[in-house]
Amino acid sequence: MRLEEIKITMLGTTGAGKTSYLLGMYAVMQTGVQGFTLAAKDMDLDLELTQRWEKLISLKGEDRWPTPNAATMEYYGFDFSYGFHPLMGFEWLDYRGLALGDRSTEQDVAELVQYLQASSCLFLCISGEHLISEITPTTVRELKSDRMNQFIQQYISVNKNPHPQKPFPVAIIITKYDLCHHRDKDEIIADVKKLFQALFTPNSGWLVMICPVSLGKELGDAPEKANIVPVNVHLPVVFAVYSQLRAYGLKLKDQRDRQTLVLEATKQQNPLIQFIKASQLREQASQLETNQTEIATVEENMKLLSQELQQASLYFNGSEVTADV
Ligand SMILES: Nc1nc2c(ncn2[C@@H]2O[C@H](COP(=O)(O)OP(=O)(O)OP(=O)(O)O)[C@@H](O)[C@H]2O)c(=O)[nH]1
Ligand SMILES: [Mg+2]
Repeated sequence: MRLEEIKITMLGTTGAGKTSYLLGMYAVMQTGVQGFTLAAKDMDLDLELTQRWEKLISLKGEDRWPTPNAATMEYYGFDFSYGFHPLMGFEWLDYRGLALGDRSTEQDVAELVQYLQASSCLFLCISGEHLISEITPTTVRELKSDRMNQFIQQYISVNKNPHPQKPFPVAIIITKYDLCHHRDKDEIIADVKKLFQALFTPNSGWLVMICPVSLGKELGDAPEKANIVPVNVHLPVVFAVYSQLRAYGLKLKDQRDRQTLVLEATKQQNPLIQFIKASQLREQASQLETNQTEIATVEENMKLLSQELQQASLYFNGSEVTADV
């Protein structure tokens, strides 16, 4: 089984921690979770990401961090595998945070909108440094959440609307969670829901994950000497793959139901017609069997991934749900 290659857009203001997050995610997913691993499609990219990560963990203080992105759009190609069998490829866009601001050019915006429309998953990064206390209108300005909402609106207006049968996955990643972990988690979630209200409306078809991540619990208290120990960084990718599997599984089940109906209808016909259609019948039965096997594989993979997702908060059509198969 190999799922269709997808595009993921990652948005967040400058300094939100997007690139740092990407490096941490790659380091963790190279080793893997539950047998699932990630590898850069390109060996040079693998080397580059690994070197940047080495720098982040071996240095202390300001020098360890990546420099703010210079190019507006940076792309990374990855393969997500299970037991080294590629399951799904994706292209990841790290969109320069500065380009979300007032200084964005028309071309920056047009390119982003185009990429967004081709994307199957969205990662919205908001930094915990702006969630230290209850949100105010200033928070919205700092996080550029309204700008992100505008882009989601753009996606909706041109692309087909997500709906309950065809949900669109969005991961809201609270980066630098070490800076706000003193706050009650439910309060933070309530604030996040206020910032992105449209994603939590009933019957809207959004499948949303709210996920706190950090590159180290100690970073908040002692940034100069803290060790880098990533927390939760694998979850957004697991969520992206889980939601593609979920959609693919639904498609297969729909096909299975139609195949079953056709097969049943053929079996209802009189014996002579059945005799004439014998080879067709066999063909239909074998298709159904192949389909069943594939559904079982999808479900097995989903089960493993959903175990990981129990640690995050998931919402579908505005209500909290648990990741299931
Ligand atoms: N406390 C804490 N700080 C972090 C963490 N991750 C990143 N930072 C800080 O956030 C700064 C910005 O991180 P980047 O990854 O460069 O931010 P970015 O979103 O890629 O910014 P642009 O490239 O300008 O869009 C870093 O220089 C670190 O100081 C984290 O997990 N915890
Ligand atoms: Mg960056």
